[in-house]
Amino acid sequence: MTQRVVMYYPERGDPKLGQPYSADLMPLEFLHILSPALEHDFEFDIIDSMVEPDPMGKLWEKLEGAFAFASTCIVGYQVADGASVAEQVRSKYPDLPMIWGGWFPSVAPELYLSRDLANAVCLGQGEVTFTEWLLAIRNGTPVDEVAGLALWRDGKLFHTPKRDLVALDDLPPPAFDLIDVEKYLDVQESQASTAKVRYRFPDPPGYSMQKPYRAVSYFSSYGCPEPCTFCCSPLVTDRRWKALDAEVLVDRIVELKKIYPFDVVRFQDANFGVHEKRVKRFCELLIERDLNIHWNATIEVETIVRYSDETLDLMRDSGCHMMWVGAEAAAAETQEYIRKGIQQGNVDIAMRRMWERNIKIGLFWIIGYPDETPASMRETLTLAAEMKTLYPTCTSEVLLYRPLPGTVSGEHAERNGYEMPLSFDTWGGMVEYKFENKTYESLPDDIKRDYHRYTYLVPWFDGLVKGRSPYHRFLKWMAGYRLRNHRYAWTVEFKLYDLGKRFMQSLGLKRRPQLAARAAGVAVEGTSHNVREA
Ligand code: B12
Ligand code: SF4
Repeated sequence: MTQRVVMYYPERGDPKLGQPYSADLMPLEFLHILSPALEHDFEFDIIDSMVEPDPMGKLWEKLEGAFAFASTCIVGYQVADGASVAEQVRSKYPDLPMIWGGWFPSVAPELYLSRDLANAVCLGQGEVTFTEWLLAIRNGTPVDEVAGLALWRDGKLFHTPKRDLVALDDLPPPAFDLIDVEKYLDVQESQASTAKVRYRFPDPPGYSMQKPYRAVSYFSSYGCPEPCTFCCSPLVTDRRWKALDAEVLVDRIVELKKIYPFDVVRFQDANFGVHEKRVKRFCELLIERDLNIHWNATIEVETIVRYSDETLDLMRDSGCHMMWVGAEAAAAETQEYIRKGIQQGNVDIAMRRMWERNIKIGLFWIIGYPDETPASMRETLTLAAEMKTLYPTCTSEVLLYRPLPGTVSGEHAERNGYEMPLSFDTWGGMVEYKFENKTYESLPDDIKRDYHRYTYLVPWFDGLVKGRSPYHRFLKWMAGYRLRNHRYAWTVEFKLYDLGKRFMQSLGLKRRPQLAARAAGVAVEGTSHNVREA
């Protein structure tokens, strides 16, 4: 008899905040892990809360007679939603085998196992581990012999043997036919056409709010060879990196496009650009096969600096319209601390090389690393603003450091008195560094102020705040002036605007931003302060 596994994909953002996430994020984790298991006669029901109108209703319906339950999450709201759903599942089906995997459970398996929300947690890469776990349960063989798992034995965490990374070329392609891709494309289209505030990321050439594109996400490599101390990847993947061969990748993209015509593919790899030869061949093949798509992916600053002009030209010619780059810190001593290895001046060089080819960069920075000096944080804010104003159609987003279990800098934070949260809800609320957490040194007040003003001014500078009045135009200009000159004090002109807006709201002449955003179905990625609604 075929056994059916129910897979729940938790909410990516808190629905109460009215921040639907952009629907080019497909439940890739599930599409990858279930693919090899299909060969063993298992069946799967994927319930993705982003596209299901009634995810809980569907969950209860599908759980009747199910063989197992599986879920995944990354730090942020998914943790809270996933755990709350798993608690309900556990109380209704106490004997149902439950497995968790993904980036958060991989670094905090004991949270799930000690509370009986999981019978097993898959650590890192999941395709083979998941299939073997399912087979072990079906065949009644010991789960303890399945490599790559965390289990709970005698009230303690128990690790089965470590699993070697499996080459992606040896795995079957993701099972896109198990989701209704059109549902995702519909959400994208409805969000793009009704949103007053558009996606904050630049559209590929030829697309706009009026002409939204259809995007799918894809995964072409697992892991990352870099040693960054704040990131969980070195811990989870042992700095190993396995990628699909360029020929296989392009063949798969061609096949996917035949089934679901799309305009843009977004690669969700941790570090797409590691291997220049692969990227070059990928671009050549895209051009040869005349696919006529746009693509975006992740890459490192030093990689861009190292790539030849020929490769970068090929990226442009093959439809690359944007790359995601973690610059993380401006100061040399902080770069040394995080071990990212970005040389002074190279962020600008990388930005310029891409800018000249009309490839946008989505740049990310972090401030607030353990023991980071205020001078270093200020340097980051300054360079972030410089990049934003020099390359205005690129993004330059500053995030606040958040300690993750098992990482080098997470342990440093713990030595400084930070306590890793023990509740799923606290992890779920962690889209931002917790200023109020007294056990961890807070950012200095002036840095907090400048950080908040930076994140407030950027959407003005980008023209994301709607309104055409001369005062709006003046504020847009002022935002540019302030960002260019790092003048964050006495933002009287913006205060006056906010006061006026609140006054109008009190008269009922303007909707509150949150409600307006929700009504408009705004798609927000990352944190809510990225977009502003006037
Ligand atoms: C796309 C992405 C996002 C998307 C949303 C992702 C989503 N879940 O909805 C956006 C852009 C919104 C996002 C935001 C953030 N992200 Co993010 N993101 C990614 C990214 C680039 C790809 C994830 C993905 O789709 N992978 C594709 C699948 C196929 O691979 P995978 O996840 O590795 O899955 C494999 C294994 O993990 C395992 N597995 C996964 N699930 C399961 C389940 C079971 C049952 C089993 C057995 C196995 C298993 O098997 C899979 C196949 O081998 C990852 C990096 C990466 N490459 O994974 C970071 C990553 C997941 N993000 C991360 C972070 C920190 C964030 C932010 C907190 C950043 C910030 N400061 O704002 C926010 C939080 C958002 C929130 N929750 O509120 C961290 C996760 C940290 C952690 N330990 O949880 C990562 C790992 C990046 C990093 N190296 O730091 N992110
Ligand atoms: S390059 Fe990115 S994914 Fe790789 S270890 Fe550093 S932060 Fe993590």
